[in-house]
Amino acid sequence: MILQEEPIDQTAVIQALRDLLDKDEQYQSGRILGSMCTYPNEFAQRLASMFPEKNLGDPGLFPGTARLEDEAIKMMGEILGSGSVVGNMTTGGSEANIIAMRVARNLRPLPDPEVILPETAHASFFKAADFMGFKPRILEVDDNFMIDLGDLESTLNHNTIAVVGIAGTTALGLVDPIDQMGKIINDFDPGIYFHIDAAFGGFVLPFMRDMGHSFHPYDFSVNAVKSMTSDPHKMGTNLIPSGGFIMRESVYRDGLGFDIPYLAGGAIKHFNIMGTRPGSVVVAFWGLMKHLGRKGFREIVSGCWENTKYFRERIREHESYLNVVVEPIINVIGIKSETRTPITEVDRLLRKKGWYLGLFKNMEPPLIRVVVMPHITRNAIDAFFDDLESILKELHG
Ligand code: 0PR
Repeated sequence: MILQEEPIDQTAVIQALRDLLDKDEQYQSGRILGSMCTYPNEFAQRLASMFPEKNLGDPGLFPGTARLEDEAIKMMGEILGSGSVVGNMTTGGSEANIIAMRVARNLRPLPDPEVILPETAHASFFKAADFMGFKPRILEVDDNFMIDLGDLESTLNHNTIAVVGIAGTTALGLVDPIDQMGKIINDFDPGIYFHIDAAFGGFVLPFMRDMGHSFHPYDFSVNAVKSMTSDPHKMGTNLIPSGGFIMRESVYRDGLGFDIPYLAGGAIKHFNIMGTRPGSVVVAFWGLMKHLGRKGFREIVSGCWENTKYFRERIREHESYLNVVVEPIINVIGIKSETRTPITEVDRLLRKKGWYLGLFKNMEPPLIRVVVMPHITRNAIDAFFDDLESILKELHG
């Protein structure tokens, strides 16, 4: 039995937890190279623990928290090209993407709905297809991981309810040609729902643009774009769980929300999949955004970008064995094998030495992914390359 009869004092429980959690990897070790999450900002942690009871499932009881949620969404909208937005904080990018697909389906209830997705789209869209029964129509990507706009044109049809574009792909951090996709969609039918998944890029691309980098327009500045996903618990450095579903205000229609008439705080409409959901992390995120300002986020991104360039340069030292899959445009680096040794083997040996990267073995080419998050320091990168060098020696002599 795991639960005993008698209480155990708190100090002993904490000690037991420390022992058990000792098995977990720590972001602070710098060895988690393949995660899109990081050690949450400490001010945000403090704020979340100050307001633990807030429940946005019943916002009528917590109108102050509900207002902060609204403002957090609007601040994210401003970063993404429009303050005239509505939406909800979510448990992450998956929930935000699923909500987007539900909105698209309800705006255009067709008997045989189809959603057009780049093949680089995140798994959450396939979950949505499974839940809602729409047919995913996949756009293949070329050697540069770009979709063919002609394919988009020929795939659009009268069953299309939505098209998805990605601003910061999961494996390589790339940006789809969202402005050109928007034009093609508008020419075919401006009523088609165009959703942009910027779960990762939403807190990177805007600040890299401030730093002078240029990208395809990827946000609400493209008028065909109806909604976006952008996640505070990734590069926003907020606590898990926090994602964002952000929709252009003009897309909102009565009847899109799900009626919950009996709540203690009064009848409201739900957009989220969750009922009861944490307000603490929303309060924390509002506070974190105000505290950091645009400048604070830019500094986070700028630090990650410096380390990304350093990491990329160090790969050059091993060019005869490994190379980048494409030149990184944000802090995501895909690495492929240049020899007959499969990259999965390099990954296996790295894991044995305690380095955790993302492994995309079904991609062409198969790759390992590094996400240069704020917890990855120069020292950690140097230690990684020391170990990589010995692994490559072991493999190639
Ligand atoms: N959209 C994109 C483009 C994503 O990359 C992700 C997650 C999502 C949506 C879904 O976000 P949630 O996981 O918040 O629902 N991408 C990360 C990845 O696949 C998720 C992750 C995070 C994986 C931390 C591992 C990890 O340690 O890498």
